[in-house]
Amino acid sequence: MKIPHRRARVAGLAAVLLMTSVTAATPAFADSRPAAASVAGMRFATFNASLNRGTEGALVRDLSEPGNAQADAVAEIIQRAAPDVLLINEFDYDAEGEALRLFHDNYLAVPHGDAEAADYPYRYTAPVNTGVPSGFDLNNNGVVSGGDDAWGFGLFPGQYGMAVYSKLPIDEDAIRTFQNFRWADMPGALLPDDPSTPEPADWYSPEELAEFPLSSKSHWDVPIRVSKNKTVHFLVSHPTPPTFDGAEDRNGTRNHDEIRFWADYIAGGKAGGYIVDDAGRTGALKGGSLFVIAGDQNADPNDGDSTAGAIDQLLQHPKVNTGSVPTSDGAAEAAELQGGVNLAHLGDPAEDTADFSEPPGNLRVDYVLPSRQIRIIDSGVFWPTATDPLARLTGSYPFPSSDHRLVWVDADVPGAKPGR
Ligand SMILES: [Ca+2]
Ligand SMILES: [Ca+2]
Ligand SMILES: [Ca+2]
Ligand SMILES: [Ca+2]
Repeated sequence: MKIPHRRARVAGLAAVLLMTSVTAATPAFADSRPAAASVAGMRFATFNASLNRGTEGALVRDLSEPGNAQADAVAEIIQRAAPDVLLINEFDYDAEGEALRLFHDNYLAVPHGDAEAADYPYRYTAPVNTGVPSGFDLNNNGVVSGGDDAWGFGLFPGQYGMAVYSKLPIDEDAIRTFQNFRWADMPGALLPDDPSTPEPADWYSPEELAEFPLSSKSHWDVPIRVSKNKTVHFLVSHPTPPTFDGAEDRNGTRNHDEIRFWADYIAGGKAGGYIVDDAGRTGALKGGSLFVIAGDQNADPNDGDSTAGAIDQLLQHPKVNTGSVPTSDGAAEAAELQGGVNLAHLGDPAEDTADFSEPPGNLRVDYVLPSRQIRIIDSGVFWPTATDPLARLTGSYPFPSSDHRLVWVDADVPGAKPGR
């Protein structure tokens, strides 16, 4: 498959390579180093890479030396897509930031065939709610235990976390995280109702709601420096799948409100006035700010099980540029080859970003959504057709890399320094 080639734009690569340490033993990791990067068209990408494992520490072990086949396939996809700024969903978090570093040093920084090594001197990860035991019976099955009773579904704290890799500096002092923002503090929240009782919105008890975080993983505002005085806010998250629940639709309603969080955040002013970050600072994104929303939103605008209108909160948001939808020939071909429910979908199969067995079939769930001031130069989904040699990287179940595909957008960022 053809991905438009863009020439390297980070100057001083050798100097950058000498500086590889991340601060250890703090909950979050962000490398900030001066760099002579200059930017015209920037490539932003999101990739649910399935770099999650069944037990705590397993990802670090897999990444601690080169040669893990799945991590190699994921890294080669990233190298071929060559984003400047990348969100990875489903990347197990560890408190030392080891997986973040090891995936870079042992996989991204190592060439795969004719796919060139990639250097991401700036990286960020932080704790997530997945796998963190709540101490409550959140799925109301009579016992407190297991992934369903964690604050986000997961078998250990950090499973299905997130990672940001950037070729451009991250303004780490200005990062905001919203891991702990309480769902009940969102005005008009769709708090789920147990339909078997007369009381409204009572699936979760008052004691549970007093602690219940909105975010199933976390929501991060990661400002990327695109020139001396200009930043783009990379707004990343991974809302829960709307499935694996019952008539109360506790996951569908949470998915809807996790997506709504960014809609309110970018709206600013009154709409986002309720927002409080993990450092206790209130308020939404400042008006006029540039942003790119990225992530597996677990919601398709037409098909699947998400709550009505969930992703339209972003796709029809006046501040979001949705003038161009990333597509691939591989997705169109997969829908045809797999048939079944895919043929009954309302959405254009070329826009699908995930290869799901049915239900629900293949869906558009992964998004890169720039703000209105940012022109979209080009976009695509890394989903090669079956006869393309690169189909070995995406494949079919069991997938060599992930059931999701990398989605990229080339963005003309105003105020970014030209010179690429
Ligand atoms: Ca339970
Ligand atoms: Ca009820
Ligand atoms: Ca549901
Ligand atoms: Ca579809």
